[in-house]
Amino acid sequence: MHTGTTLTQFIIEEQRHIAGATGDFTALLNDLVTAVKVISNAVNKGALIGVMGALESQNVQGETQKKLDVITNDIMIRTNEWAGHLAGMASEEMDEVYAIPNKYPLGKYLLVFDPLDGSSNVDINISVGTIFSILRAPVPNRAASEADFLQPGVKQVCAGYALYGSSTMLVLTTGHGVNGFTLDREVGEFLLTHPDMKIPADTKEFAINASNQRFWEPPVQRYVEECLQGKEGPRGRDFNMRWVASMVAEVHRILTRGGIFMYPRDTKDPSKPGKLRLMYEANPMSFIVEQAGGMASTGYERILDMQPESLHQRVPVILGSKNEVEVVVGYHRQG
Ligand code: P6P
Repeated sequence: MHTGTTLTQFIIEEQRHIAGATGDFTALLNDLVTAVKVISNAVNKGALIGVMGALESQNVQGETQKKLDVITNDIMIRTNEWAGHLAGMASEEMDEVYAIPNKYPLGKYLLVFDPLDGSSNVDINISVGTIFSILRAPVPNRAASEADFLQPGVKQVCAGYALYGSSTMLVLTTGHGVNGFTLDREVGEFLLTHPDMKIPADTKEFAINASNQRFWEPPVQRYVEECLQGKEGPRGRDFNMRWVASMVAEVHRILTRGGIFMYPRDTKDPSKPGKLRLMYEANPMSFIVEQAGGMASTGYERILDMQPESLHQRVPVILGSKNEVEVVVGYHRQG
């Protein structure tokens, strides 16, 4: 019986595209896949193993941490720190760069991640995910500093997400398109189920947290208002709206059927240029979206071109179906 293409086989075949590949990257990805399987198991067991609910602690974002935020962060660290592929790690859940313990060798990659994106949904059993980004260490085999991580998104070697939904999926790109894999729990392997994912250039579905409407900038106000006017309005067609409050679920829907996702700059907290974080949410998702034929912008510039200034920097995010994102970017240009 044909088992289908496993993620392991796919990664090894991908490695053949990479000149001078030594197998290091392949081994790193395999460790990441192991972490995702362990996280999937913890998320799916949920209340059965007492991992629901919040802690007293807050993360660097000032957000209350869920038990699973800390548990999944620890899983990512423990599964990836030992093998000698990394010069350091960074996470939404850790203020500083994570230094690889001295007992382990250092490597040539940097791993940045949000271990459980959308975790506010975990207690209500709505899909959550893990987002990860892999960069090259500027100086291989040397402990990485924060400055080593501050590379524009175009420098990413790989970006991906795991979606812990009705099925557990892993979607990733290494710069040669986007491919989706579904976890077969009986076999314990991810199998290729969504080869060469592409985002339709047009859409009638937008995603935004409409409760922030009064804080949006004028171009976003205009865009959403025109969507709401439907076929009687300037867009000449009706739109649908979705908001899951889990970026991984929103991006996966857009990869599957198109759409536009917006978490724009707003005046709710003028000190924050947006809610989403550049290094471990916006950049990896923008790499994936662009590789699938979509577009990702702050409204004013391409997200992947941004020079990061700090590890937990926030940015406005407008991404998805290319022609729709271009409408919003056009409104920003008009002011
Ligand atoms: P809000 C989850 O906390 C997250 O970082 C993204 O996954 C999601 O798109 C957004 O924030 C939800 O924000 O303000 O709607 O709760």
